[in-house]
Amino acid sequence: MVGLYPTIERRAIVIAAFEKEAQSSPLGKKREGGGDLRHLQRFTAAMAATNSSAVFLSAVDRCAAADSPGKRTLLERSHSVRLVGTPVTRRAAVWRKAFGLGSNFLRRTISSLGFAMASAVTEKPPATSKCLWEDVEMAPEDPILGVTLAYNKDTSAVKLNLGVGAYRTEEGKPFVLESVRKAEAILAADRSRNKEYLPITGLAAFNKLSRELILENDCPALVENRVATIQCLSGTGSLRVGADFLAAHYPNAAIYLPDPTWGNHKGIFPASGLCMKKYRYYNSQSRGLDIEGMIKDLKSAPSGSVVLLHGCAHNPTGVDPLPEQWEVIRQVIRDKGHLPFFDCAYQGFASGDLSQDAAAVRSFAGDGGELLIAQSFAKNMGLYGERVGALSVVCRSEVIAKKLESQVKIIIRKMYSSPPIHGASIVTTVLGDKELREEWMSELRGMANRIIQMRKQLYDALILRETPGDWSHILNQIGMFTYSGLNKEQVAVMTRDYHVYMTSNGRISMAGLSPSTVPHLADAIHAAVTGNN
Ligand code: PLA
Repeated sequence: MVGLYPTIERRAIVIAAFEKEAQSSPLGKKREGGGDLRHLQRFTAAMAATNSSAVFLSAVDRCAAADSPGKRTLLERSHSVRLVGTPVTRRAAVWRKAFGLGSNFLRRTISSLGFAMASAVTEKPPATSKCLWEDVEMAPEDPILGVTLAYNKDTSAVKLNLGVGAYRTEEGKPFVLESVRKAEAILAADRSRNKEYLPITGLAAFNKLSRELILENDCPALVENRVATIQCLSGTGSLRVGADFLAAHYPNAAIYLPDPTWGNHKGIFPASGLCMKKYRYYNSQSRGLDIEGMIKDLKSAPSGSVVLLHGCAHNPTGVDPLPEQWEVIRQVIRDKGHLPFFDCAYQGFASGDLSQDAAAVRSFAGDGGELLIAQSFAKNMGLYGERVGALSVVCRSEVIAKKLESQVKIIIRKMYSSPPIHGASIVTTVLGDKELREEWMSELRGMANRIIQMRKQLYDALILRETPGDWSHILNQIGMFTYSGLNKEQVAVMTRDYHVYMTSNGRISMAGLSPSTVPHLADAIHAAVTGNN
């Protein structure tokens, strides 16, 4: 009971409801101008002085409960009505029915009100009271972000977090890029900057630099001004805004996701109301691309379907189509009139080269057709928690791009109004300054190269241990992750005995590995595979 109507507003509702009920009761009416109304006024004043409407209600209950066993039953009913959160007017109606809200009732209420007010501080909700959310179930942790939570709880000195895709220093510490630190210093020193709201679509300079990064400067779509770019909350936010846009303006198409794909894709698109389907992508036998299966599935999907594509460094498999395979995929998608939606979370992370990692997206943008692009600066600029990203929609004309932008603004205004300013300012400063941009590109190459080196070192360490199996996929896969082929049970052994944390699908974040931790990981894999633990 306590806590259900605790606010002043609620109290006002209670008083108003009682005034109304009392006045409409036959007894109240009959004695209008007489004792009952004066009681009512006193009672209202007393009520206004209490700081808990729950106290008031319990006073009424106690008073009514004393009346007769039959009324007590009714009272219990009114309790259950109350406990599921029924508005107080309904409760009052139950009382009126039970008691007629006559003068005796009101008098008793007033006298017990004093007592109830005195016991207000000590009053506890009845033991039988049911919480509003009692039946809500505990949700499982996120399969990726939950790994970090488990890692944080582990007190072992050798623990290793290879779950979430986040680049760490050789010492396993979070890494802030030097170019980013410099950009932040520039921003902090600039007294002309302020914290006013950004426009709904974000920082215009950021949007321009973002689309120029993923597309080529001389790309016809850019030259012809037919790309609508909107700053969003990192890659996830860009995907979600894009999905909401499609749900509103491309409503009947299903979205086809690669099998497997980044787990959160399966949350984002249905949350926007899109129907989700999958296309074959990974061949677990060959540990490579199932290009035939993929092409077949894209061909048999209804024309006009949305096709989600990982721009590069496919997560979780690390398997990307070769350039000539991309060309076949592009042709099928265009022939079928499908709409490509590129998720570009790792530009620069796959090869260390921004252009090479954008080649697939650029080939689609260059053919004149429509596409959507979700960009993230979480990984390539190390701005994970700053939540910087962009949604770009490549359209057929500038006029249409403008119209789309106006519609996306409506979606965003209702969702989070406008994006945050800090991360986008960092990206704008880094990309907009020749020297900082070059420094960033060299840092990005450094990160990508270390990941590639880690692949080689892990491979060599497993060969050295003569760990059973073919581990060449560790060398061949691309980007942040190795899709190891280790199963759930093996991963559980690695976590239990070696404090190695990774997602249960066997995905290893190579960005969390360093030369000093490779032997430990290799030992863990060896033990899990051979059963020597
Ligand atoms: N798209 C793909 C394919 C991703 O792998 C990720 C991040 C995102 C989008 C979204 O990233 P952002 O919102 O932070 O920009 N995937 C991570 C983190 C790195 C995560 O799951 O949130 C991963 O460990 O898979």
